[in-house]
Amino acid sequence: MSVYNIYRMHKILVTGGAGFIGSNFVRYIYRNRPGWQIEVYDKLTYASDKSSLIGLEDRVSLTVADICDENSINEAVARNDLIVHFAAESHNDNSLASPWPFVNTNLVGTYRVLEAVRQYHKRLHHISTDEVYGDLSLNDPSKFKPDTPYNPSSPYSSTKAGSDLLVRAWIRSFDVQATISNCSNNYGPYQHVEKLIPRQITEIIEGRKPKIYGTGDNIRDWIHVEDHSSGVLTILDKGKIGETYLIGANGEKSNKEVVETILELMGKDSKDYELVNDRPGHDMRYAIDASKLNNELGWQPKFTDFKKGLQATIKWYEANRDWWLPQKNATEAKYKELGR
Ligand code: NAD
Ligand code: TDX
Repeated sequence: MSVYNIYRMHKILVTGGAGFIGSNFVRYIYRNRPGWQIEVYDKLTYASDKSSLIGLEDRVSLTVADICDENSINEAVARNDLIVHFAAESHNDNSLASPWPFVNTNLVGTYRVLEAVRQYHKRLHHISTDEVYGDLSLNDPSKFKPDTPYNPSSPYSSTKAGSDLLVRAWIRSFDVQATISNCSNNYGPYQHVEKLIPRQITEIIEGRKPKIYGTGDNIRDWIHVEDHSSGVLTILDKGKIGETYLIGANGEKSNKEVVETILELMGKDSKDYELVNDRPGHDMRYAIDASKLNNELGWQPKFTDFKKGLQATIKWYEANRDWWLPQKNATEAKYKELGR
């Protein structure tokens, strides 16, 4: 058994490390754990970009492979001490159009990761989402807690819920040394233009109107991606094996409020958006109660000024057109087919 010790741990495997949150996490570890070697393990799907890892090459390597590939994932797990598992198909709209990649990567892929960490006795942290709990109504004052019953709505969230249950079963039945975190909606740099915030920023840059699904009253609980990374590192350092921690920063906002703020920050009329077709089964509201992580592990978010975080994110997309432009047309073509 490789015993986890923050002072001794030097080799970390980050699945999905060329995606949005994974690449931000790699950057965060690179800065905050100067002694660690980081191996990114990523299939490089449409959602990834290896240029998100530029400048880190001295301590970050990239293995291009699928988590569903038994031999490759076994070998990668065997040569590292610690595995943080971000790799997933992550976009709800895609999961409604084509569920199979979600079942395959999120369920079969997580099974492969679990079997590898079981075989080689490695510490695992599994990354998940608040969407496993389903949704809350707008007038319900409650928030998701670690013991809220699972009630996922979409193919995406149901496969993430299934992956969490696999991890829990492997902990209990096989003594796998794992923790789980369920985080709320992330925003920040390097997020694919299919997601709400980068889509609207880049639509405005391209001279078009933002598009809001349905009425725009749906609420998401926003957290800056760097706060997600610090939450995960806190769990690696101090979390109790077998436990689930919720990561959130009290950032509830309706989609309308988010889009209006983006328009305002970009010097446009805050009402200059379009209402488009709703997402089938669209979850109404998410809200995280992160008190377990706050009280038991002493974690607090730092990026709590949403407007400031959004302003910095807008600046990043304005300055990094080369990063997102290659994906933009294909993304909008997909949305056009859906009337969204
Ligand atoms: P993303 O789509 O930006 O990145 C996913 C990465 O995984 C990509 O680099 C992709 O190439 C890789 N990948 C996909 N299938 C793979 C496979 N079979 N083998 C190897 N690599 C594969 O996603 P994200 O938004 O960065 O989300 C990362 C994780 O965080 C996911 O597990 C997601 O469920 C979870 N999460 C996301 C959010 C959010 O707001 N985006 C919130 C909570 C939790
Ligand atoms: O153009 C849009 N207009 C719009 O109104 C898009 C792309 C989205 N929306 C709405 C749908 C949601 O209510 O905005 C909200 C956020 O949508 P997404 O960015 O697609 O995120 P969401 O479906 O909430 O899921 C995200 O957070 C939880 C991530 O994609 C998941 O991976 C994570 O688990």
